[in-house]
Amino acid sequence: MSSQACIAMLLAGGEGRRLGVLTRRKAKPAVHFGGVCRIIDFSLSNCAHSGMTAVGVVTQYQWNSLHDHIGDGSVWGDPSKGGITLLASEQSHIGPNGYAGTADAVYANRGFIEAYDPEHVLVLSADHIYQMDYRKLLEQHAASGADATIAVTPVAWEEAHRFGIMRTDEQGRIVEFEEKPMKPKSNLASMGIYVFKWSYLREMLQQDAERPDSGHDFGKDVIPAMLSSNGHLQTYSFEGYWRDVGTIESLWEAHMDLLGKRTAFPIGERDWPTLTPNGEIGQSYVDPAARVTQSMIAGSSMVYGHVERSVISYGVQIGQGSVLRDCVVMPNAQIGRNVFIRSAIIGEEAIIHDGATIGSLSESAIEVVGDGERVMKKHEMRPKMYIPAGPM
Ligand code: ADQ
Repeated sequence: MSSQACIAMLLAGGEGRRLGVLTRRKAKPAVHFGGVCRIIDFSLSNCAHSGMTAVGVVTQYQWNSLHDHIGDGSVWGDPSKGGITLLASEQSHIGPNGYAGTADAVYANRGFIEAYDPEHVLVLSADHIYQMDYRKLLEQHAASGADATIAVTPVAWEEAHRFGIMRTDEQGRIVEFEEKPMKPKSNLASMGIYVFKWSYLREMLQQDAERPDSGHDFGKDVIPAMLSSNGHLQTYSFEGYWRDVGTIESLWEAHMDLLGKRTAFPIGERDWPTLTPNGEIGQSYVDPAARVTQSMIAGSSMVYGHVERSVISYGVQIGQGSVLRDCVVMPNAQIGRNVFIRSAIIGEEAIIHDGATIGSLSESAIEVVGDGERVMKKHEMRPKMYIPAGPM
C-alpha cells in the first residue's frame, strides 16, 4: 500500500502530569531526550522515514513549546506534499475546554483528515522512544482487511497496569481489551499506535461523540466500543525497542538504556536517524581535571568535574570537583563546583549551586529538579519525589 493512501495523526496534547516538574513549562512531547532531541522527534522521524507525506500534529497543553520546536516541520516532511500541520485545540477554535480526550482530538480534526480523502488513518502517540517502519504495519493492516490494527509489544508484568492490555486468538485477532487493568490478564500491551480504515473510524468516532457517558478516549472508550460492536481488530507485533516515557522512572531508564554496553538503539543510526531542528550546537570542552565514563555529552557543554553513566545535554556546565552518577541533565543546566548528584534528572536551565547534594547513595528513587529551578547548598536532603504508578 502506498503511504499516500494513509495520513497520520500524531497526538501530542496530553498534559503529562506524571513527568511532574519537567512538564511545568512545556508539553511532555517537548521534553528533551538523549541530549539533543525532544521526545516527539522519534515519532516524527518515524513518519519521515516511513514516507508519511501528511502528518497532523494535534497539540493542546503548552502547545507553544511544541509549535516553537516543530516550526514549519520541514525537517520531517515536504510542506508542498502536505508535510507537518499543527492542529492546536485553541487555534482550531475547539472551545475553552479543548479536546476532551484522544478520540475527540481526532474527531475534532476530521475536516483536516477528509481534505486528504485517505483510505486509512494512522494514529500515533508523541511520547514514545522507538524506531518503527509504519509501512510494515500498514501493509499487514491492508492485507488482513481488518477495521483496525493495533501495534503491540509484551511489557514487564509489573508494568502491565499502565497500558491497554489485550488477549488475541491464534490469528492475532483481538478478543479482549482492557485499558490499564488493575489485575492484567496478559502482558501483551497496546503501544497506543493504531491504523484504522478511515470510513470505519469516522463512523465509530461519530457514535462516540454522541455518547454522553464517554470520556472520548481511544483506550478507555473507542477501542472497547469497537470490540463490543464486533469490529475486526488485529494486532501487529512489534519486536524492536519501544519505551513509553510517560513517567520519571521510564524517562530516566530510557536514558540509561542509551548507555548500555550495546546501546539499546542508537539515536544517530545512519539509516534511521532521529531528525531534530536543533540548529547550531558548538563543540564541547572536557577539562584535563574532568573524568567522563560511559556517558554522552552533547555539544556546547563544558565539563570540569566527574561524569559517570550519564546523558548530558547541550549548553551544560559542570564545575570542578563535582560528581554526577546515573544522571540525565537537560539543556543549559548550570552545575557549580563540588556538587554531588546521583540518580537524578536535572531540568532545563536549572542552577545547582556550589556544594549542593542531590540524591543519595543508599536510595534508588529518581530525584528531579524542575526546569529553571535553583538548588542551594543548604538544600542537602531533598524529599524524594513520589511518582504514583497508577493511571494519570
Ligand atoms: P496513555 O499512555 O495513558 O495510554 P494518553 O495519555 O491517552 O496515553 O496519551 C496518548 C497520546 O495522546 C499522548 O501522546 C498524549 O500527549 C496525547 N493526548 C492525550 N490527551 C490528549 C488530548 N486531549 N488532545 C490531544 N492529544 C492528547 C495510551 C493508550 C493505552 C496504551 C498506551 C501506550 O490508551 O492503551 O497502552 O497509550 O503508551
